[in-house]
Amino acid sequence: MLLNDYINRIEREGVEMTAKLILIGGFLGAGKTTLLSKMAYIMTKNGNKVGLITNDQASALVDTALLEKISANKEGVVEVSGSCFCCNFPGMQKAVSYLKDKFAAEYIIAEPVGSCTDLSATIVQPLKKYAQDTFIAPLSVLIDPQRLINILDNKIGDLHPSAAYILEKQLDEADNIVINKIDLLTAETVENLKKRTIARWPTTSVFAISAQTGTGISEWLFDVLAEQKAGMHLAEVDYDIYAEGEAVLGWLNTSFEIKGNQIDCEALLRSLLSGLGERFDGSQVAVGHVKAIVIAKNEAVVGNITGKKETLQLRGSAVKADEATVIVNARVEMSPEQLKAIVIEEIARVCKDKVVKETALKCLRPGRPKPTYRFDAVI
Ligand SMILES: Nc1nc2c(ncn2[C@@H]2O[C@H](COP(=O)(O)OP(=O)(O)OP(=O)(O)O)[C@@H](O)[C@H]2O)c(=O)[nH]1
Ligand SMILES: [Mg+2]
Repeated sequence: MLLNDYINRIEREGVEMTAKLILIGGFLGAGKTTLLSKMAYIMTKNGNKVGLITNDQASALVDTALLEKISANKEGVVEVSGSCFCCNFPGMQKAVSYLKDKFAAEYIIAEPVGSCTDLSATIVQPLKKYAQDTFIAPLSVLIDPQRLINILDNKIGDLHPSAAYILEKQLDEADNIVINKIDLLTAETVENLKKRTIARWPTTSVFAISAQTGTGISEWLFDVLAEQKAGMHLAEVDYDIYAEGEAVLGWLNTSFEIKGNQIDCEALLRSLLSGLGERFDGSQVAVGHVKAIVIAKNEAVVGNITGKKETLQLRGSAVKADEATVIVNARVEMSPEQLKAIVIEEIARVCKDKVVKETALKCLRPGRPKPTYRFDAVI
């Protein structure tokens, strides 16, 4: 059944249509923004008003720019930046209130920072207490299949042990574990992975989807919108390990304007991201997620690296233009200073004398998480 058939069915069956908040967690690069885009596209086409919330430690977000491009209405995309949702719960509440009351969103879909965990205790329980006029959907946690296999095999893969700890805690606290990117797997592997996941987390619902192709989204979403219980699991989180897992990543956001003669936006993006991938692989550092977007003539092309250079994926409309905006967000296991030096060198190499204005540049190491609220029991 198609997603809009499910939504129509929910409406027919009379599920109350107050604003519904769907929180989609999951580690860096799991596919959260891809899923938000897909859902927003399908739901908007179905006539529903959809609000989207992005979140980051700093502003100038590729995710916000991408979602604004995809959304029918830019006003429906709100960025909570400067801190994660859990450490800035009032900021998140404000975004939800704006989308519900001013934008009149029927569905609000929020993407927390990929390196955050303990969301059931610090976001879902507080929302249940302080946002009683909003339907809070179960907490869904997206997971990349290879990272899931690593966790099930008790391996950390290319992650720092403390970063792998965060990923595991995200799964422990999920109401729904959503295995993403199944377009890359055989049906047999998907079934096997689902079975192993259910065996490890027997009280958690497990779904398998492809945010990119749309497979499985309807089944998951119908369950999410029909289920009345959210935040039913609290993970035991050691904040020292959690803080270390976040702090091993250097974090960089930059945006700048370029000018030239018929710049090939796709070629420029490919060259920039391949160059960055090569530099990180050469330094043998783990990439959490490196993403960049080039916007020109009202079109956008976006690229992501979620591991080694070979993971590079580009999507969007390629245009040639004399002017463009470029945004780069990098989360890589190295110091912010080293990360900044590499990114600036690569931008200089690829863009040469084309950069006319830098509009943002921030690099940081995420600080210790200090949630606004932390509930120690399910309410
Ligand atoms: N093959 C495949 N790739 C996917 C799918 N979903 C996402 N991706 C790719 O995974 C990469 C990361 O996707 P994003 O949606 O940006 O991931 P994210 O979880 O939002 O990442 P952060 O915002 O950094 O936490 C991109 O290259 C996507 O194209 C999928 O269903 N199948
Ligand atoms: Mg994202």
